Amino acid sequence: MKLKYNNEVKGAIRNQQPIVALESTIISHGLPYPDNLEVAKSLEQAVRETGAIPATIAILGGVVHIGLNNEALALLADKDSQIEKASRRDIPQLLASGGNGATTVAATMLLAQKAGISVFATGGIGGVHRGAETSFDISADLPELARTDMCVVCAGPKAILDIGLTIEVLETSGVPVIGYQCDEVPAFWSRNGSGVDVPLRLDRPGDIASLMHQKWQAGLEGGVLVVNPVPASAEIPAAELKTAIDAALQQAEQQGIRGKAVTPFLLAYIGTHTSGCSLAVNKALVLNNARLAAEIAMAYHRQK
Ligand code: PSU
Ligand code: MN
Repeated sequence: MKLKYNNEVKGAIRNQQPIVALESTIISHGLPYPDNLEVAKSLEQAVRETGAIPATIAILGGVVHIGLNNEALALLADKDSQIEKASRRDIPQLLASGGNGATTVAATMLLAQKAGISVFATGGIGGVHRGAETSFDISADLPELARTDMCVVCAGPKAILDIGLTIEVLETSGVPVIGYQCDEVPAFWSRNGSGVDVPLRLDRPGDIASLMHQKWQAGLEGGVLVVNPVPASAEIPAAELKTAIDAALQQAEQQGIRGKAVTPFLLAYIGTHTSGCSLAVNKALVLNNARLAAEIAMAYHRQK
């Protein structure tokens, strides 16, 4: 598979600088225009200011892009563009048809690994949906974490999911889940409320980098998941979100939303039914994750 690097990422590889991968589904399918474009640019800026180089990943015209210019970011953000949500399953047909795809956590992980990147920042990972015992709806992000060597920094599984079952599946797959300076798995928009203890707490980026080195040097393939609580100043307490989440799940059921449309539907519904509150939180948490991912990438790089 051909990978097309932008100049900034090419320079980072040449100069052996730490790189942080960023996904594009959050731009095309996770946030509304024009906030999505603003967030995409500020995430990249946050990575640079922390001392690493950002590589936003997408498939454009059937070519995998590692690092995007402003024109490409604008195309991904435009709601009139034809951009597919691309997970692992969707990559072959996008390459074959010359299509445009915004990559999910799963797809971004695997493409970033091919590009030699070890750290990736996102908002929230996909996971086990509530009612998965009948719908079988489990995000492809989880099996990807099981197989692809990548440190993924997120604010927890999205609160629309069954967070406890998501952590169980990660345990089955042998994925270390690290609470960064926290004892409870954060619930995306909220710092607490999941009721699930983190399997391991680490408080310093350097300690996370050491774990990554040990895991992969030991030949233990697969991801490392860091859960980083949204800053307290930005969070929405879980109790305040419950009504919007319950209503979103009920609407999705009534309207027969299925497959890859489920997550974008739920996020959009909650966005419009919390008077934009959830959007502000979403922005704050991804920025927070981009900064931590850059710190981890720098520490990992120093320990090489
Ligand atoms: N978290 C967000 N916004 C998003 C997503 C996650 O705050 O848009 C996206 C990610 O790209 C994630 C995907 O990989 O949703 C999961 O979708 P699914 O549940 O269909 O696997
Ligand atoms: Mn799904």
